[in-house]
Amino acid sequence: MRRFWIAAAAIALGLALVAVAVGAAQQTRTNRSELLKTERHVLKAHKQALRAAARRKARGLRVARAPSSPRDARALNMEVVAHNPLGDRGFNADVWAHEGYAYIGQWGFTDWAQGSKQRFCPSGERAGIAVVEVDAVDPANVTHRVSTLRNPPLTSAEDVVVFSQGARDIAVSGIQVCGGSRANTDIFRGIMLWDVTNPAVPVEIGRLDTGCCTRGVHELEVEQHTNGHWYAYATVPASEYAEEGSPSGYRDLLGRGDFRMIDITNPSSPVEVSDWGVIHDAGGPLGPGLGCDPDPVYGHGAEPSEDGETVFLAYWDSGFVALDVSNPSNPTYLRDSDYEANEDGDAHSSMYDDDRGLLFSADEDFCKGGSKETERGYGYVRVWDYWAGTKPVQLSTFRTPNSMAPTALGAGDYVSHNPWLVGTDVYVSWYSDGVRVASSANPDPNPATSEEILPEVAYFVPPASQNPVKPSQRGVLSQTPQVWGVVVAPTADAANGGRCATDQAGECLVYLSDMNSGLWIVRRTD
Ligand SMILES: [Ca+2]
Ligand SMILES: [Ca+2]
Ligand SMILES: [Ca+2]
Ligand SMILES: [Ca+2]
Repeated sequence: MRRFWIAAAAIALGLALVAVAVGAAQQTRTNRSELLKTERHVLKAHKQALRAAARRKARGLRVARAPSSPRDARALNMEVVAHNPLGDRGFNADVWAHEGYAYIGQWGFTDWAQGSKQRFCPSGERAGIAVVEVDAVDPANVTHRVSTLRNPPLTSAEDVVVFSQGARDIAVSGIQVCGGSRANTDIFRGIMLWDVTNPAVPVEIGRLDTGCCTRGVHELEVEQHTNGHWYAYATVPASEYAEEGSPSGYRDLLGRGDFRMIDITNPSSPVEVSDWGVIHDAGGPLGPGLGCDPDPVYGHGAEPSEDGETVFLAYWDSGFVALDVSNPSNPTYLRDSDYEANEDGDAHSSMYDDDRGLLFSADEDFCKGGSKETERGYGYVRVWDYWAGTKPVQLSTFRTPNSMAPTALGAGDYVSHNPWLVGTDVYVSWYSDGVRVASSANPDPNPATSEEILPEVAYFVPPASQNPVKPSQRGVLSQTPQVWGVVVAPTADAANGGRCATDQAGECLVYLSDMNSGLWIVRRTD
């Protein structure tokens, strides 16, 4: 465990850090040194599509669009309640729902291969977290945008959580550098908090700067700990990437790990109380680098247990790492999952079933091809018994047919992204495969019926849609569904204590965010 450095040390380092940051800013910035994994992936796919179009044009052929998914939505046991394109702003990221309002974040980056172009970083009126009111009685006719949570210029706000603290509603978002270099200390990165008790009039109330020279907070969840305090369980990916010229030797100038535990009990004054990383705290990676993207030091997401005392870190090829945070200022390693040698890994996110001690995990493996050494297909969902034996035991998996990368597969990313558990149903945002729902009512391994361990019980795939952002070179996403996030929330205010604890058809709505086409609200029909 690396404690947050004491104030005196931080102040002493201050001047040196500014000098280092300036020095780093003068270095050649590249997409490899600046961008996060998904950003590099979409940019590469975008350039391949542009090159293919240019080749066809040069040969006098019609510039064909990428083979696209069906234009109509497809669904099993789900129906559309409402769609809000959010003013065709594009670059939509994660979604949250709280007491009749949906909150939709936004992502973006700078393209350093094109002379540091900021064209993929939303700005001005298009930027920010969209707040949409959803009428509980007639959501189809009454979804309208009521406000925007504004993040600072040149930043993005991908992930957002809203929670009730007494009579107050608080929104928290992870802020990342978007329109410039991560070495530019003029650009804020960290977390921001707003009072959204009246969602139409959000008021910024607090910020925490996570410092140079990472991009900032990528993902977060919020939980009230048994000690009574509220914490953001946040991740700052690539903090422990080696970096020349940094006083710590790592991208984070203070040498902290990717996991950050932030006390937000007083939302006006958030405090980082501890951090944890595989290099500094586990003595090194918790597994080998695997597959197309071999990286065991990338801490991507953090999922707390309901009591806040345990956190599950999605740590790419190191697997899913459980930490004991019963003492929040001193996280201690409990155990971690391992991938098989022929798997790609890429642990991205998870959701914990407290009642059964099961972890539902998603791998964000964009590499569809296989090899002699590595299995074929995109990333998928796994269910782990976390406390059996000395190592978590993988009980079963859930894959969509497209994620197995059949040869006739069209354009798109058929990769699992974020899981959301409702009772025994696991909802998963799955990029071009929309939202998939699998039942884990019987997760026990049984080779004789392995196909039925996690049967798919519902899905919704929004229609393929073009990136609406102009000029057209911003069409960085292919014309396919691109579902980033999914949450399930009660239709009525505060019903079920604000959670959908079981699968109550008709009482819960499913909110999903499509990067291109905006917010979709659907409901189960079974
Ligand atoms: Ca989220
Ligand atoms: Ca990997
Ligand atoms: Ca491991
Ligand atoms: Ca793969």
